[in-house]
Amino acid sequence: MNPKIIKVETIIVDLPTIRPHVLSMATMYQQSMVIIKVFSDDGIIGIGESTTIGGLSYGSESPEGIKLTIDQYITPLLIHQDATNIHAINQRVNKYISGNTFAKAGIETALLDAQGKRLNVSVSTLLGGAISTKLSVLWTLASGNTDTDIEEAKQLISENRHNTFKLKIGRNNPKKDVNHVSAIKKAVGDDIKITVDINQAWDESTAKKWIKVLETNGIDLIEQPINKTNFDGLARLTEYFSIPIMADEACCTIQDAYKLAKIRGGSVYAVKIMKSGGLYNASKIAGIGEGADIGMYGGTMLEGTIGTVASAHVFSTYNNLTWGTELFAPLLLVDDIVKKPITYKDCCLEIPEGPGLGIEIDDDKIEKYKRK
Ligand code: MUC
Ligand code: MG
Repeated sequence: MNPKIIKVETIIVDLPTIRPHVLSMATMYQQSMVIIKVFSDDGIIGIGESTTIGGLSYGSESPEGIKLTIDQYITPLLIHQDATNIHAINQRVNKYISGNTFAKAGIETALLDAQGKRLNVSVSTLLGGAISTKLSVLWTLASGNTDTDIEEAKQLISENRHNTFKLKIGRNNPKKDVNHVSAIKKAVGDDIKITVDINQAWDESTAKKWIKVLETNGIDLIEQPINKTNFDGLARLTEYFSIPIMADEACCTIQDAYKLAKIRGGSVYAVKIMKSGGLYNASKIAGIGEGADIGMYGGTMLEGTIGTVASAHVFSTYNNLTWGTELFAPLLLVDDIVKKPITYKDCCLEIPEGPGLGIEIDDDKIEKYKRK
């Protein structure tokens, strides 16, 4: 008899950031993560995480809403189900609950972690095997101040911790933002890659005007310059510029990936397990990309270590991860809730070894940071 799910626990954990993280739609002073434990009657506990950015300013699920969705709606669908059949559980959850991809991603992560522990294999092995044991990781400069960003970049370059930086713009007028990018690019030099995330802040004609300047200044990649619903606009910008245009907020689900691929709305996709609703869907998006010759970029919803490692496991199975990853968020937080933090070295993240996700939760830290 296969093990059955007997209980699901959810805890909201608030961890402060090491500095304010300034995005076009929110400034973050802390990250709020929903930590999930799925218990089965064979004694195995799987851990997962559902996390968003800036309350409801980035996605349509908030930390409080995710907890409620899981406690009230998803958990009753899981109790007494076969813990080893994740596809069947996903089908059942999707039949009764539409949307809510963030909540679903954390649940699927916990089920995969548990199944890996049960079979004594890693999550990436469950997904078919990791192609690499480490993944390149960029750092996002988002202090809100050009000089501070330059100082931060120079320090991280000197430590060989990162050699690619993503700049978050869209909060100020485009001229000021583009000057900020140009100043940083000039200060770090030609060997350092710079990508720019506008987080939907521009309309199409503004994008056309200012991407031209960014392209001339040697920027390597432009991320989601226009509204997420403007698929055709993304296709026009992709066609117009030689600098690659990446779909982030536009490319959430496998259906988005397919529709965008048909019109070539973006030449790169930022995949995030929270947007896609889990690791299996994140793999399917890479498959669509592979068929359409679209490169993948391993995105983050600024998850803590659990969500970051879950993402790393699936991205490690991609053979079209052309643009590396941005799985840096554990380094943005002042503390960790796992016993052994993951290793970042030589501009890469080392994927933890061991069954399941390969990490162990620290319940004392959970107790310290959990929302009271
Ligand atoms: C986003 O839109 O890409 C990723 C890195 C970061 O600083 O914010 C996220 C969100
Ligand atoms: Mg983005």
